[in-house]
Amino acid sequence: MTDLRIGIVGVGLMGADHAERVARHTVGARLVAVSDPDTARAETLASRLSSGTTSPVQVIRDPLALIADDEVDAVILASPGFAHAEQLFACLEHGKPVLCEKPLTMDAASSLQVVEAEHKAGRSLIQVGFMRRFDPEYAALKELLDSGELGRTLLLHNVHRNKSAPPAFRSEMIVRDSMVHEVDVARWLFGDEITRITVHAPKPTSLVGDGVLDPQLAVFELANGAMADVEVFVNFQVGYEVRCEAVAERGSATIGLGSGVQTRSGGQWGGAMPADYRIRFARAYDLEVQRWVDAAARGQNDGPSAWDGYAAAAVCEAGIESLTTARPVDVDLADRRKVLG
Ligand code: ISE
Repeated sequence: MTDLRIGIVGVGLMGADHAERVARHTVGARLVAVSDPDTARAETLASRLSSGTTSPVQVIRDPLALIADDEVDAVILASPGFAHAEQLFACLEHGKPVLCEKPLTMDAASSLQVVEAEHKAGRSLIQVGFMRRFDPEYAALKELLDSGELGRTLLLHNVHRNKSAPPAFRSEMIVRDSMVHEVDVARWLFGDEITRITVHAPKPTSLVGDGVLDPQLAVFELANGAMADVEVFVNFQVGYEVRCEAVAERGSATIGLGSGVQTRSGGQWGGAMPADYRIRFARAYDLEVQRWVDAAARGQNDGPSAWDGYAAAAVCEAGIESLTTARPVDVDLADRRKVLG
């Protein structure tokens, strides 16, 4: 078997992390090209990852040229969300498997166009970067809930805190780029669609200012009557913390209580908190990329689909509407699902 030749579009924080992963330890894959508007950044990364190897990593300035390149078999999109739609259409046009970082696109309408274009192309080529599905703790929670051991799952309580976010991280981005993970987690754990979302904006932290609504508190209602809540707080100051408690008929299960060694000393207990998601979810990202590569090599795709990306985009769009009114906003995907047959 020859290696799957991967091109990465966007080598900021997440793209550079994936580049390192593909170049250094993904089995059956080879990093062949990177693209970034900041050419110097792309060149520095490419030359670092080329050194000591026999296959240099090319820098291709134009992302659409990278996608079209015959030397590239599959693409990772780690560009900003606003660039995704055009780049996804290009991947579909060239028949290339693509792992697209969330959000799939910036709104429900363009996400649905992507789903329809993939449907027309007749092949499932798009996987969305909902990496939590690959995290061993989330996977174990899903397995436990699916086993029925605790009875039917009724509720999820989620906490999602980042140490800090860049000043440009506006209120809508907290929904579209951060809360979107809990949207996917709720749909995935319950195996059902979210039909209504309400987003509240409590007293905002004084450490950000400029009208940014942080933290946010949301409630998702699912078609089967179950509910999930989530606190998203992206300027928590302390570290990165993601927790999920599932409440079922005969018990509850919690994940994300602390990574690494927990100590008790000097009247205190606790342990280290990861600084960001690349550390907390390192294993999830490794498994996500490895599974994507393995499936793509078989001509398949078994991760979160374009439909999952569209459903999350539709819920987030409703969430952003709710954020300004604190009123529940309905989400209706049923008719669209029928269109796709
Ligand atoms: C970031 O883009 C991610 O995907 C992280 O998982 C999330 O925790 C963070 O809030 C987002 O900004």
